[in-house]
Amino acid sequence: MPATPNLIDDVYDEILSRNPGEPEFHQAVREVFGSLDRVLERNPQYVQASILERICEPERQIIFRVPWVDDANRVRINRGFRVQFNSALGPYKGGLRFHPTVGLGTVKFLGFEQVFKNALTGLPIGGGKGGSDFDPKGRSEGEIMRFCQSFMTELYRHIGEHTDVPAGDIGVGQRELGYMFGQYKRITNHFTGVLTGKGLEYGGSLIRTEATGYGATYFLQNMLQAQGKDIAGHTVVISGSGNVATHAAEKCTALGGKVLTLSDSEGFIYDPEGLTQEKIDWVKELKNKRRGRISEYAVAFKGAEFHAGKTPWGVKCDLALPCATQNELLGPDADVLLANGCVAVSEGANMPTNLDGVHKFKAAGILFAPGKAANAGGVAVSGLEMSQNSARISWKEDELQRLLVDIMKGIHDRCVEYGTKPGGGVDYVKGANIAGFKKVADAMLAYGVV
Ligand code: NDP
Ligand code: 2IT
Repeated sequence: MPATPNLIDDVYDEILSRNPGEPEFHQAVREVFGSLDRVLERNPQYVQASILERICEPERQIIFRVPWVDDANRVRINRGFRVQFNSALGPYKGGLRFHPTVGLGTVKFLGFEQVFKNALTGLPIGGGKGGSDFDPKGRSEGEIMRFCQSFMTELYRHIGEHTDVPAGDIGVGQRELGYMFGQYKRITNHFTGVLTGKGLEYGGSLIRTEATGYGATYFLQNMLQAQGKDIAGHTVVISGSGNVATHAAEKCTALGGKVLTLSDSEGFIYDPEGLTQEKIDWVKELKNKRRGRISEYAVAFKGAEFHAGKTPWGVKCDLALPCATQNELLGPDADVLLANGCVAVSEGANMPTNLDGVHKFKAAGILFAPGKAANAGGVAVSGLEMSQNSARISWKEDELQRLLVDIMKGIHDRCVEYGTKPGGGVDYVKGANIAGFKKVADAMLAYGVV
């Protein structure tokens, strides 16, 4: 048996050569592998059973054509994906992303992260991810509906309440899920919990919409409280202005934080007065109903500024929540945040900080919560939506709120258990990776070679 450090390097090299041209997938694997040397040393059974090699190979990868007709009667073609990564803990579970940058490598990185994230929730859900390179921006309602229907006309045969349960992600919210659920139901004649994040009228769960942003804020609060600090009275910089960002802003504001920024792919807004619930509601309406751009905020609210083509990391803050997309916070951004006195970062997005940035935050010893722990609240409430759908009941809001708080606390505590450093302090990246990996690896061992 080769020495463990060599094994990790060898497996990583093998992954690079087996999965060429997928840098985001390589990055996600490298981040997890960076935490596993001692685990493999102490658990030779994982090495014996080639768990590392197996866990990086998706169980199934589906790629399909999505034809649809635009408003000018032109036939358009997009590519659809569903990567069913790991079902050791339960049915594949994870969102669908509609964005022009989506390719197999993106979906694989997201699916890989999802496997460990879902394990951390403590719920019986495996990991998967899907999506399309379809760009919803500027598309009419009719075009969105026809695209979603065509996408589901192929996807339906690969998913099911006991097999694979997709949900939303970038570019896929309640509107798109409604069109997809309607098409699934029509084709199969089954009303089941095959998608989560549904509308409340047809099987959705209360607080699913809010859960990711709220959860990332609870995680931030848990980390701060473990050091005797709090969100109240502190300045917060948030990127993104979609589902995760607006609900993180809402919860931070409710807990007494002063949220200074939001952003989209065109730039960021800086509001020195801080966001209020009224302003956040305005942003939600801008994004969900009017499908507008965040630059309009600076026109609507006096004193606010729009900075075109820039990310918000240069704004001085105590706390930061990257909530837009992968690799949006780079090494130099981390340097600026640290120089400005930022003490904690909680990742609402998936892998928003690149490896250089993560390294800088860890080296500086600030509180840093990786996405697979911090943004797990969304998929956790999705898991609760599946339970409610199976039982054909709907739980009350206060019960779901309590469960979300409990689940985020549980994830925090698991990170502390596996990530506490010998000299004190917690490496949340290591804690999340080890806790998630061990749970999936032990289930895989129990199944034998499958
Ligand atoms: P939305 O589609 O609601 O919002 C996405 C936001 O991110 C928009 O403001 C968008 O701006 C911005 N954005 C997207 N791509 C880029 C880019 N390449 N550069 C700069 N800004 C960009 O998505 P969500 O809020 O649902 O998702 C945000 C992040 O959170 C993603 O990483 C997602 O994977 C993750 N996540 C989401 C969960 C959920 O429950 N929804 C659960 C867990 C994680 P623009 O409009 O200009 O594109
Ligand atoms: O990245 C994620 O965790 C999500 N997009 C949510 C997945 C889900 O199944 O709710």
